[in-house]
Amino acid sequence: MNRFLTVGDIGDLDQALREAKEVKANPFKWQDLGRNKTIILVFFNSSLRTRLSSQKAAQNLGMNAIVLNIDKDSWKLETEMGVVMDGDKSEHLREAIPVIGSYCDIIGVRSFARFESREFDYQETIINQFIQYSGRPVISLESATRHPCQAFADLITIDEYKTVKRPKVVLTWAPHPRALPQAVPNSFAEWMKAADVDFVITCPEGYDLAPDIMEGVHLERDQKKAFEGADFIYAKNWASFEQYGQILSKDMSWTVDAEHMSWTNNAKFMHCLPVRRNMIVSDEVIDSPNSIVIPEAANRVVSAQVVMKRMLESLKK
Ligand code: AN0
Ligand code: CP
Repeated sequence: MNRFLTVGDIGDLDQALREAKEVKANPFKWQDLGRNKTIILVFFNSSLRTRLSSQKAAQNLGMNAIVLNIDKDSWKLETEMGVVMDGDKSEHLREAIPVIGSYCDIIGVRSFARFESREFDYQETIINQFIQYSGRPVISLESATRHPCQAFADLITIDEYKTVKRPKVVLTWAPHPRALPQAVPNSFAEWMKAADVDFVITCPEGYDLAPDIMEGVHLERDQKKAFEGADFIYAKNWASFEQYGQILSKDMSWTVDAEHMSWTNNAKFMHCLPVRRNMIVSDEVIDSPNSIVIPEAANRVVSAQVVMKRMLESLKK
C-alpha cells in the first residue's frame, strides 16, 4: 500500500475488518516491523484525535513518529505554483515536501478544504503534491475532500456494535456555526456504500454532497422518515457543495435530540468529534448509553495502525 486517501486504497473491506480485529487484539505483535522506521505527521490544521492516534499507532508498530505543525513550527509554506514569493511565505511546498520525504519512510498529511475554490479542493491539490514529490507512501489525515482514517474507524465501530447482519446506517446533517469541510461525510458515505449496510443520507435542500458521492445513495429529505428503523445515527455538519463552502441553514430542528432518537430502532449515536454540544447533538443524547463516540474515537488507533502496518509491509517487499 503506498497511499491511503479513498476507500479504494484499502481493498477488500472484510479483509480490512479482519486485520483490524487482529491489530486490536494484539497491538504490539508487529513491534519489529517499524524498527528504525520513521513517520512524519504534517499538520496544516488543528487536531486532537488524529495527531494522538497516529502517534500511538506508530508506537505500537515500533516506529518513530515526528509531528510537524506547519505555520507554528516550520516556515509558512507557499502552495501555489509559479508565484513571485514576495509575501509572508518563506518556503515553497515544492522544496519542503521532498525534504520532509528525505527524513522519513511514511508521511501523513492533514490539509483541510480551504473553500476558496471548489476545483482546488476537489482536485486534492495539496495531498497530490505530497504523493507526487515526497517519494514516500502518503496517508491522508484529512485532506480537502476525504478523511479515510476516520471512515475506516467508523466502519470498525459499526461492525463491533451492530446487532443485525445488515444494519440501517443514517448520515444526518446537523447545524453548526461555522462552515465545515465535506471530507468526513464524503468518506463516511464512500465507505458505507462499499460496506454491507442499508445506508441513508438526510440533509436539507442545498446540502447534497458531490454527485459522485451521492450516486446510488438513498437520499431522504425528511429527517424523521430517514431516522425510522435506524440502527446507527451518524451526525455531522458540512457546508454546501452546490453553493460551495456556504452556510445555507442553521436550522436547530435538525439537532439530534432525544425525540429524534426515539424515531429510531434504539440506534447508537456516532460522531467523529470534535462536536458542538446542543448544536449537533443534545447533551442528553451524547451522554446516553447509546452514544458510542468514545469507542469510535478509540478505534482511530486501530484504523491508523492497520494502514501503517500495510505500508510498512509494502516497504519490506
Ligand atoms: C473538522 C471537519 O469538520 O472536517 C474536523 C473533523 C474531524 N471539524 C472542525 O473543524 C470542527
Ligand atoms: N475526528 C478527528 O479527526 O478529530 P481531530 O480533528 O481532533 O483529529
